[in-house]
Amino acid sequence: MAQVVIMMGSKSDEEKVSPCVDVLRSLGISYLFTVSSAHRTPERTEKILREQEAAGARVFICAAGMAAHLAGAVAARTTRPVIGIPVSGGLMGGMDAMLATVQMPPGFPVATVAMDKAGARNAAWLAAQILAVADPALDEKIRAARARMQAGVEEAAAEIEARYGC
Ligand code: RP5
Repeated sequence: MAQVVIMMGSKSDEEKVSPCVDVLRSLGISYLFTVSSAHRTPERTEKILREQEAAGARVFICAAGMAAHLAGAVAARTTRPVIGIPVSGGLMGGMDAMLATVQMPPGFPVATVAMDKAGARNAAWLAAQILAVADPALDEKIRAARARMQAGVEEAAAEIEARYGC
């Protein structure tokens, strides 16, 4: 059973979206990572959504570029949280996909993160935090990961201060 389903609109999105998988793996969260397009394969998108929802998927993450309707199309058909990752490459360098993903009508939100790899990572962290509301062990893993990030900043600060002097 996948707790998190990640769909991207094209295989060409893979490099920008796969960091999402790295974060989910690091936290031990089960996932399905696949390709489906809101426009080119609408029936496939609907089938994945229905099957995964019935199997127990809790959060959907959708990544798309250009017209970027995938997250909205999924949000229209589920009450599970939907996170959207805008992918760059369209006419406006990704701002087109950002606006298409974020501007949903009231009642059908898509929690939109930054575009490409940074957004892909945060989509996974946000999905993890949603799951952690009902999973104390996962919440502890997230806190431990944050502690490691904080230690990394302290180490970097010590290194920079030592190298440049004060
Ligand atoms: C979107 O169109 C995809 O998400 C991708 O970002 C973009 C281009 O897709 P390809 O033409 O590379 O398949 O639907």
